[in-house]
Amino acid sequence: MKEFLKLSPAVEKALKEGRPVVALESTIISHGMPYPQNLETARLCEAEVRKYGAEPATVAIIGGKLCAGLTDEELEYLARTGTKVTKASRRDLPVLVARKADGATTVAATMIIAAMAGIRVFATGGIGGVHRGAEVTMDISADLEELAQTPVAVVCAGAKSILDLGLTLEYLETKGVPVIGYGTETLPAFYTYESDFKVDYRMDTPKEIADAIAAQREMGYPGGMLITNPIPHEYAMPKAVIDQAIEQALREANEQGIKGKATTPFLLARVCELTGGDSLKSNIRLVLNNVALGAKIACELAK
Ligand code: PSU
Ligand code: MN
Repeated sequence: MKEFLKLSPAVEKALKEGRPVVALESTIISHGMPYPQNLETARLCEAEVRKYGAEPATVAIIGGKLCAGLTDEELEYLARTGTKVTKASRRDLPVLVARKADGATTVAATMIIAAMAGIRVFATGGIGGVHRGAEVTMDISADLEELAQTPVAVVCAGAKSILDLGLTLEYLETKGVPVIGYGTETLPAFYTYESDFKVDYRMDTPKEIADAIAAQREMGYPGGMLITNPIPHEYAMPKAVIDQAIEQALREANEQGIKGKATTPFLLARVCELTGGDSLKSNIRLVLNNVALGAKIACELAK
């Protein structure tokens, strides 16, 4: 395992010294946002983690190495290359490693690499879930299976309604993944701060969350945790506006026969275009908000 894994010197040092480290993903850079906002956001996320005295570990596959902690040149390469970089989830890792190729890691792949490195907290924007119409398409993100088996806590802004929120929660319940609401009883819906669905537990402090993560680790059974953090109210989108854009993007995806791993990037890009870039602004703010919470949790865990 060691020969595949490549930690940046800063990440390696922080882990050795037991200091807080927060993993960040790279599909959000290459497939989740357009250039140059993707690069700016990736840099801001790293800076945000450092503000709290934690070390950022952006994860990607570069030349077949599973990297935790990237150089600024590597961030820029992923941001500029965009969707031409392979979107790498669990199934892609063996092939990319064997081919010494590059990949931008999804939530699932980032969790795998974070766990290998010994990183326990990971912050991002949104996770994949059960897609609308999954009872026919069977489109269920590998992110959910990863949460069931890999010991990393993922901070996100809930699930966006390109997914079926109710079915996503049912799936997580079946798989035994605790869904925590940070300061909220209801599942945040990414661009909006609430939904009609309840989280399993509301927690109001990073310490409470860190204690739950520590308990899960000490018991030693597999699986992660999902921490959902509502978008700050001032950056949320009007529900009617975002719902309409999502409906239209879903219709177009259906008409154009978009399938498999292309679905989520297509929907994100269309929603961004249809809202005249407003959804991207919300997306950037909520990611930074999640990264700050991830850093606070990692700091509590390291105490
Ligand atoms: N949701 C977002 N932005 C993203 C993604 C999801 O708001 O960038 C990315 C994440 O990397 C996530 C992946 O792990 O999409 C899920 O893809 P799929 O639905 O194909 O599993
Ligand atoms: Mn899918």
